[in-house]
Amino acid sequence: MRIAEVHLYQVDLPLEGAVYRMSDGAHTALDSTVVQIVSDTGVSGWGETCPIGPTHAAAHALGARAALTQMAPGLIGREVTGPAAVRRALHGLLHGHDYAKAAIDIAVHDLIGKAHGLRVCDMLGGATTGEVDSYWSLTLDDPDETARVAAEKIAEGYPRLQIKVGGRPLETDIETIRKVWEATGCTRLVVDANRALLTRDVLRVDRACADIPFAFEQPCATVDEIAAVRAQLDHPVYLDESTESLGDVLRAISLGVCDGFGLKVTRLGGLGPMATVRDVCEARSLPHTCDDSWGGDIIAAACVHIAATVDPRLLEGVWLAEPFVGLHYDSAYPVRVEGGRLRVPTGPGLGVVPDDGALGAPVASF
Ligand code: 0XW
Ligand code: MG
Repeated sequence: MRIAEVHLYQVDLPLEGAVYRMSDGAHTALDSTVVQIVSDTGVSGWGETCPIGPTHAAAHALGARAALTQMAPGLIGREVTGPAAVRRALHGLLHGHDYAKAAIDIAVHDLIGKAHGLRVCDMLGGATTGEVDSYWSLTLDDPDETARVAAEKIAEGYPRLQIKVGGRPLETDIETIRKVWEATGCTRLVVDANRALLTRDVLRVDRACADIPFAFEQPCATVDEIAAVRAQLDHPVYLDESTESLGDVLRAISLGVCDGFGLKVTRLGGLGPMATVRDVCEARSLPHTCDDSWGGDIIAAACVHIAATVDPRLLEGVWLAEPFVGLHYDSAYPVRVEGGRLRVPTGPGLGVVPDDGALGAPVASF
């Protein structure tokens, strides 16, 4: 099977009236890029990448489309022997830009799965479960409102809550953490600063909330800053933004700087690299999420498939943009959070096929 065509689509994913506010920016709409790879046997594989704005990570929507436009012509005519071979070929077409390569990696997994009647989770090692936990991310808001939403989400069935902090007075962050804890009693709490806290502030939050069981997620900008305060903290620490590659994950583990990870499939370069990180985490008994920064049904399916292959003891859940987005690409088999849980898609490949016309016309075709 060879690659005959590559099509790129641009999709606007508006938030249904909501604002997703983090320490590094507020979002009311996201710009997603979908890749369709068509084989010479007429099978289509779908991939997606959707950075959350241009400042959250070293990734942005225009950059994704530019990188994919650079690489796509080099894929035409290439035999699809397996995802790792395609990934190596991509490194020969463009240095870096793993978040864009991830869309092709996801599409190649989908293509091979659809061509052979295999689910992506089975290609990635085999699902251990038919359903995985999601978690709710409480965006920056007034402390009472955050606590109200937190209680609502626990009542809906979400087993885990992420509280956003940073970029505002520290007293408001501390008040928010305490109010969420008092309103829910949830013992699976994560406090995510998205890199915003100074080491001094992390120590203050740690002390002020000593009685509340939570893990910090990416409290400071860099691994070095986190390493500087790590030994003084009572709360566990997870890394998110600081893990841009398998190498970063290995370094963090060897430094002993964290107790787990918030992982994003596209930041690591796709499902192949994510599966390697999953195995490394398993070897060191480190828990982690299987998320992405944003995206529609294709990213959602990719996250759920890899999550289903993680040792359940180590899976911290799958965050999806789905509850914030009104739009589904696949009206027959949409990926939906229900009662805080996600069912693993059952169809071949990702188990998702965009409806005809759902993505509009391609913005580029090769
Ligand atoms: C909750 N997320 C996975 C979604 C947004 O991209 C932010 C992110 C995180 O944990 O930082
Ligand atoms: Mg995070």
